[in-house]
Amino acid sequence: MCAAIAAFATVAVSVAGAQPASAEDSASDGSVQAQINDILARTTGGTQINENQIAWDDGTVVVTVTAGDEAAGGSSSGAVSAQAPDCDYQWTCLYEHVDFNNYKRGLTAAFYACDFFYLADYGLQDMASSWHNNQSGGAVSTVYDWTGDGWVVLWRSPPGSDAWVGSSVNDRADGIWAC
Ligand SMILES: [Ca+2]
Repeated sequence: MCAAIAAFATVAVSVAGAQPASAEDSASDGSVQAQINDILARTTGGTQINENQIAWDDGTVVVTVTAGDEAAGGSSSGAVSAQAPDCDYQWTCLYEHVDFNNYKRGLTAAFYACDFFYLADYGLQDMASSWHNNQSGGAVSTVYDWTGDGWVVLWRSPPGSDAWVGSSVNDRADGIWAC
């Protein structure tokens, strides 16, 4: 528990320090808070910890809400800006969109504890499109779909990342064994 709380604190600080401009944009853009309110209304036990993040379970699950960055997707050069995988060390992450949430918009769910998580509990059911497993020790995350009467493995995430899970499993994930 102590380790989990320490990691939680580290995440909050690193995010606040790494993306001050994004946080400011979020503060002036009501859509981020609207999405946070929506997730909080659909889930239980979460606490908003800053302008664009919600934490659960003593900070071992963190969802980040980003509403988009026109500069990232609408540059005059026309270049598409893929985001780099950015899951913190020892965490495993699922992203709502391809390229680790291209254009800096969408939800990111980060998991620290070695446990099974129902994605509906964190507002990310049937949404995952890319992932980054930055855990240590070779821990593999396994992502599942609930079929109505059982769990089916959609994919396994070894240490590393995948910018696109593929059309056959996209937007189907309902659960994750983090390690
Ligand atoms: Ca599903």
